[in-house]
Amino acid sequence: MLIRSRRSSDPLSSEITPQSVYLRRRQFMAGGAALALSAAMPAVALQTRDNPQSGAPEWLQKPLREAVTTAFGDGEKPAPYSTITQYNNFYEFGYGKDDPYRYSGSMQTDPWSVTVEGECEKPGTLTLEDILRGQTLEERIYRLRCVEAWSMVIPWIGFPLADLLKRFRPLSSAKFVEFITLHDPEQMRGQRSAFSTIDWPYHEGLRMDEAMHPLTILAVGLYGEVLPNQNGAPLRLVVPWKYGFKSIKSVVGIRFRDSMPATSWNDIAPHEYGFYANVNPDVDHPRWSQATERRLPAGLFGSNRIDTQLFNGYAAEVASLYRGMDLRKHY
Ligand SMILES: Nc1nc2c(c(=O)[nH]1)N[C@H]1C(S)=C(S)[C@@H](COP(=O)(O)O)O[C@H]1N2
Ligand SMILES: [Mo]
Repeated sequence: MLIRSRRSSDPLSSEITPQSVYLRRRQFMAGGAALALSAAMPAVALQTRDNPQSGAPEWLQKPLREAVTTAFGDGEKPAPYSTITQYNNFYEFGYGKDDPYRYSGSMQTDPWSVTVEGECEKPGTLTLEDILRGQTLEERIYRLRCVEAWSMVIPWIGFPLADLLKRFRPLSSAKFVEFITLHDPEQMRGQRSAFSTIDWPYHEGLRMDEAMHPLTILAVGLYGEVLPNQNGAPLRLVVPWKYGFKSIKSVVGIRFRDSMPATSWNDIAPHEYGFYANVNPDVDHPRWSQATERRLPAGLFGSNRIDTQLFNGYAAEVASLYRGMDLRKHY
């Protein structure tokens, strides 16, 4: 992060056109419990687009269409589709904020499989189709707070990570979960780059209780449609109370571990990026303040700077996970 961005001289690739998306009106359920589903209100009923899920493989269209809304979002307005899909961090495709949008379009995401191993009774490999069979998808409108001090509200479609992890029967020795992104330099130009500082493949990790927490999801969709490549298709982690770099994209591997895994940004700059990476306005990055953030898209007037909230506003749900821990030490 804050590696000097290298402007590309390549022309904007015209085949990477985001599907046209209408910001659909979303009725917020008044007084709904934060974790309660509203099965009575399928997300599709609120959609106004004519050609939903057009880019998705057929087997993914039905679960996307049947995704249910939830009460998450606190009434916040999601960022426009164009902001969410054209301002990204996905260093596999370059360091520029629009590099993922420009260069990820041809990444192959179907078929896709995820290999799960380590401290569990039933290690194995599942295709994404297997993973989603019988799995209810939910819309989760979450804030995403990047450690670089910008943020967005994003309407993901996904499911609890816990639902997937339980299928592999983790052992009591599983204290942490490690995640690995696809390593494919032929498809990912950033992995071929001589400027790269990341030790590919990108890897991340969570403590077991963080991984099993109901707020932690795997996303397969955005705005009711299939997840665009630049956002981590076809399957990416979303941990809304942590800095964005924990939310690893295009996951192909999951490993249950008895010890804390190494994580990509911690490997590069351990004093700047910790394993926990919980959003915290009181613990500054060594090179900048974390007290405020730039909420995207910025308005016409000014930079739209807002106060950063402890645990990104999810303290009621997750603060108990860290009871007794010194959050300055375990940043
Ligand atoms: N594999 C991989 N995952 C990644 C990254 C990355 O470079 N590679 N960037 C992270 C960072 S720093 C952020 S802020 C979020 C951005 O997610 P978005 O582009 O979907 O908003 O993805 C995270 N996941
Ligand atoms: Mo980030």
